[in-house]
Amino acid sequence: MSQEPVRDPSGYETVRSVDPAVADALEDELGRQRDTLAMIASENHVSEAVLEAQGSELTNKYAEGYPGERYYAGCEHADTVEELAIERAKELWGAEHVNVQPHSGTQANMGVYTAILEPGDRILSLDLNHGGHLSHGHPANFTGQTYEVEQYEVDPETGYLDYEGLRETAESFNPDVIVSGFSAYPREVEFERVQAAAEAVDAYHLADIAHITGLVAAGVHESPVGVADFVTGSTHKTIRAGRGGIIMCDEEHADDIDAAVFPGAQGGPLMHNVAGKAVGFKEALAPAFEDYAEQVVTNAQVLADRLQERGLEVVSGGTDTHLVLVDLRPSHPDTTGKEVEAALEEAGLVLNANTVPGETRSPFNPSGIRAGTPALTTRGFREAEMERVADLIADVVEAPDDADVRAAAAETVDGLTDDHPLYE
Ligand code: DSN
Repeated sequence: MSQEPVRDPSGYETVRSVDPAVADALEDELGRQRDTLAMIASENHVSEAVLEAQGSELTNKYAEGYPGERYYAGCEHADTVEELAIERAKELWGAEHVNVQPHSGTQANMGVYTAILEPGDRILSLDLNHGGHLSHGHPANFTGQTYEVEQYEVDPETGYLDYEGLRETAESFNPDVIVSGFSAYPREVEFERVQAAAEAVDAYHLADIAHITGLVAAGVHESPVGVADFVTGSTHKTIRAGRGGIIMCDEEHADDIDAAVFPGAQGGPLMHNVAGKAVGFKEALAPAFEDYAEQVVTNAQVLADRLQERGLEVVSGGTDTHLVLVDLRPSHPDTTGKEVEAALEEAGLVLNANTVPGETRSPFNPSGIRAGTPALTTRGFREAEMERVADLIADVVEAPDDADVRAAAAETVDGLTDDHPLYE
């Protein structure tokens, strides 16, 4: 019988030596991120430190339970990492209790629903076409299949949330939870007004700040922490802490939330991702993060202003956040979001087609585009670069079928990416 070890312990092999096909794809993805402008509002570029933590040996460790109370041995370093992530999150957002184990923003929402709802209970949330999220009750999602769902909307005239309509719907629907916090809403959310509506009907209030975690942490967006009963978020968007989710609440709900996440909704936590969260949260506690978050919003405002100067309709007339939503119908009634998304991608600008309030097309080929500034701001883009980017978008929207326009835009993108290198 061979005495050879099953695996050569002398060294860890590289992805390239083990799996050239995956190595090629990874290299290509790095090249794609370097050479294009990431403008999907929910994306960002994490630091190399966060990448290292997420690629660490903690991926090998099972750590069901919580620090000091695990179901398996060997969790002392997992405990250290999770405790650091929790303490830093508490400092960033000022929460009494934090659970850093949700695998994603949707899993964080699932944790809260599991803690407070029974199947058949009622959720009141924003319509997906108006900026809501799948995990807030869409029929294709477990939420829409498990709970009874009613939706509120934005005011079709202003594009701002219709808080009065929300309150009236709450009074007639009598929900168990009202969900605020959105995926494609460009304006500051008035969490106190949602909370007042929730209190009026004796419902919980879940504020899902997945998109604006970084803006809230930096104080450039109102915070729902201490206002809403539960605050959920993802950790890879404006906060730049790598893939994952998070739940915050007051101490009174701590045990219910922890039990709902594990064992209620998840098994073993992804400890390598928790390590990424700890590192990203530390980075966000540095004063420079406030400058970053302020610049994210300034950049989005410059983008919105310039797109409007170029004749495009920006939903709500501008933005208070990291994203801009363009309704193509008034200026380009025959052009769809998907056509623009494809033409821009060819030019090296990567954003997404998006539904808009009062959508008249389908979610697969909607009437709008959504553009975000978190990743470009991480690359060092400021006002001047954002004006150029806005012009490129407007040029391509005006002539999505014109190869010369796309080629000219691609040349400008090359210059911008060369001037703002990524992961050198
Ligand atoms: N898919 C994300 C977004 O783009 O908003 C939310 O989960």
